[in-house]
Amino acid sequence: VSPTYELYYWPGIQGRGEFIRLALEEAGAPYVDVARTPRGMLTMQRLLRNWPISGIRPFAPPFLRHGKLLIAQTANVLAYLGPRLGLVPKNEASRVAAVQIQLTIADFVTEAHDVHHPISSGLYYEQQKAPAKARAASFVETRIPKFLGWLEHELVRSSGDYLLGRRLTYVDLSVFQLIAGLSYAFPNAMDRTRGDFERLLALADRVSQRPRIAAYLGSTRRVAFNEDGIFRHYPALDPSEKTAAHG
Ligand SMILES: N[C@@H](CCC(=O)N[C@@H](CS)C(=O)NCC(=O)O)C(=O)O
Repeated sequence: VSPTYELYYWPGIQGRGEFIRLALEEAGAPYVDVARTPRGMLTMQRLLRNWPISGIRPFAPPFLRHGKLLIAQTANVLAYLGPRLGLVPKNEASRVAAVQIQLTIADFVTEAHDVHHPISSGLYYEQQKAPAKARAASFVETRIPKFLGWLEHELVRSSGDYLLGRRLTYVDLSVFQLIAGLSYAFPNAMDRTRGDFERLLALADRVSQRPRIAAYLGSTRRVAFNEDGIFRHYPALDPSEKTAAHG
């Protein structure tokens, strides 16, 4: 029997940890969200500073500990978990395709974060509101359509209802999370482009109704979206009318 998975991530937000939580939840895998347990934050901070076992110290959460292995980088963690949780086909072509999609989602997530932190991650949003507004306009106008358009196109080309064919994989769970996050942060912008991403939105909907995911979303294990996370709702960044990306 494999040991329990230990997930390490900031306890107050969905953030990048959520892509991993969703995979563990869908699989019904035994896991501990360590930083959300008593004294768990201390353990995580200590491990980030000085990992006591051999291996590469993580640069940043999320990371996973499984037996003797310590694995960081969201897409890398999912590539490790995928085959173990039955969330990716066994063949190599599917596995590398899943990694490719997940890394592209990671790029998109970084851009979604940079909307509210366009100048520096080391400053508060309140210290970079004007550039954030310009960044938000261009994110909504050009980046959401480009990234979601690419995913929609790959979904249309798929031989089944999921990105990699007839079975759900971890990238489909991540698509759900992307759509949920964008809909929370940019409800007006998402409403305006709904028609362009019909298949993707339908996929996100199907994922949300899977029994284990639905149970998870209704539980206290699911942290609510908030303005400390990656997908933040600031009304100033999501005007009801389309604005010019520059000017
Ligand atoms: N590419 C990494 C990014 C990890 C990352 O940026 N983690 C954030 C939290 S979501 C963090 O704690 N960053 C600290 C820092 O950048 O200084 C991944 O996908 O896991």
